[in-house]
Amino acid sequence: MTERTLIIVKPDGIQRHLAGEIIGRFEKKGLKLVAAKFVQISEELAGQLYAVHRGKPFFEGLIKYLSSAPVLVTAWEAEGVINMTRKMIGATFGYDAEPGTIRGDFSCSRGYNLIHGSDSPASAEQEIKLFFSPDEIIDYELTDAHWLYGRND
Ligand code: DAT
Ligand code: MG
Repeated sequence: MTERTLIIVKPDGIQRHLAGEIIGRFEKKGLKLVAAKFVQISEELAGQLYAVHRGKPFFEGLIKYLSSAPVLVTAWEAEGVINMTRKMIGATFGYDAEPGTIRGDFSCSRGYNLIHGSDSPASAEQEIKLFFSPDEIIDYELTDAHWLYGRND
């Protein structure tokens, strides 16, 4: 079944000029971009995105970091997109993430890990709603969908 996920290039991704590199990986994989906006998010919105981490020792720092500078917020669509993008993103901390993943290739930090990606269909649905109204999510066809998603069974 077609799924959607929320992907955010975090402030360090923008400041380190890695937005194109990061978005390009998802494009080249064949995922379908359905929404995008470049914004500086408020501490309040950052707190809603990371509500599950409220009360943890790193929460305040996480919120300050995420709202400290602009981010690129995107939504992507494909069958299995959540699992695929989580694998492409890699482990939470840059210094743990495997080479070949986005964090593994470009981050050696703990908290400054370049990118956010939804981790389940339920969180994706909730997170997309925080950033996009239904009319900001574009319904269109990719002209090469046959070659991207073709199967022979
Ligand atoms: P992920 O971003 O891999 O989904 P997460 O949802 O568990 O990771 O945590 C959200 C962010 O919070 C993560 O990108 C970095 C930060 N974070 C998580 N655990 C942390 C910790 N123990 N110390 C410092 N920052 C942490
Ligand atoms: Mg998470």
